[in-house]
Amino acid sequence: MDFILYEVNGAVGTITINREKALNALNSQVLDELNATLDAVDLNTVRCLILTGAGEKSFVAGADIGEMSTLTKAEGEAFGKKGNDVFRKLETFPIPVIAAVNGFALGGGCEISMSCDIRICSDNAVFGQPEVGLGITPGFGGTQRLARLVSPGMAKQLIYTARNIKAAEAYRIGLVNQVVSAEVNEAGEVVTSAKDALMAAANKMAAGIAQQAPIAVRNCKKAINEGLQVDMDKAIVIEEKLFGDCFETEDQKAGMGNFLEKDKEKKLKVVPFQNK
Ligand code: DAK
Repeated sequence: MDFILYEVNGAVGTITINREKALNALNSQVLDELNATLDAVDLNTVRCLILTGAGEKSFVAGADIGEMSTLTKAEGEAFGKKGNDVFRKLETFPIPVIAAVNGFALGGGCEISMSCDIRICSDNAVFGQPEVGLGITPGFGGTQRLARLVSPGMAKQLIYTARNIKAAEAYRIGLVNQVVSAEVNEAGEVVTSAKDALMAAANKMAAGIAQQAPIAVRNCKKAINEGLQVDMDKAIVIEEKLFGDCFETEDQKAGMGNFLEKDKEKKLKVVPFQNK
């Protein structure tokens, strides 16, 4: 792999898009490598993923404009499909994916963060969909996911004006769950950089998810994602089925057993994920 780093620490896997010189812009090779990395994640041991960009400045500054500029219609369609397939794989990945947004998240960068379950960002993060300024529409799901995540009106304003927004505004409109700042000491010196503080926060959140019952967490992701696509009557049936699916699993027996046994720590006994 030239452009993707993958590291596993306990039950948390971290994928880093590692093309810092081009601000981690997504070219075909990055998309292929990301796809292969996701396919290789060991779902028996990894319970949460973090997706981030290399360096302090940029998460992903969009699709690679240099590569895109010379595409024919057919090549553009193939590139779009490659991106959409990977983004959808992230969105429907069996375990949760946290985007740790460390700087620019523009165009395809904002879109890939929106394919993740949760976004947390450093306070230097910048989000935007600048595509209309380049003569194209957002092509990796931006028109759809942004409208669902914030509101149709806010999504239309950001997309039509191609205006970038800073971390605080992204938090205010609900695009990100948390904004993380560098830690400074009393003398005003930075003791933990914004990137390190961001990764610590992402790892803490991921570890918190990873210690929950894995089958239940997977089923929650599925229920939320699939339920949002249908009307409430159908959505409730999806939830019912996934709720029922948790019963008779080791997770459910251990989780409820802990409560009934008055286990003071109320910690879920760690059971290996059961492939079903
Ligand atoms: N693509 C390629 N290279 C990029 C890049 C990008 N998106 N963004 C930055 N770089 C490269 C720069 O060219 C520069 O390379 P060198 O000149 O050093 O070789 C290096 O990264 C550093 O960038 P700057 O020198 O520009 O750094 P600054 O700090 O001055 O500015 C910036 C940072 C993020 C404001 C600026 O680089 C910028 O505006 N970048 C472009 C951001 C952007 O417009 N992103 C959206 C791209 S459009 C499709 C599906 C999806 C898409 C399209 C089609 N289909 C379905 C077909 C998606 C489209 C997009 O994402």
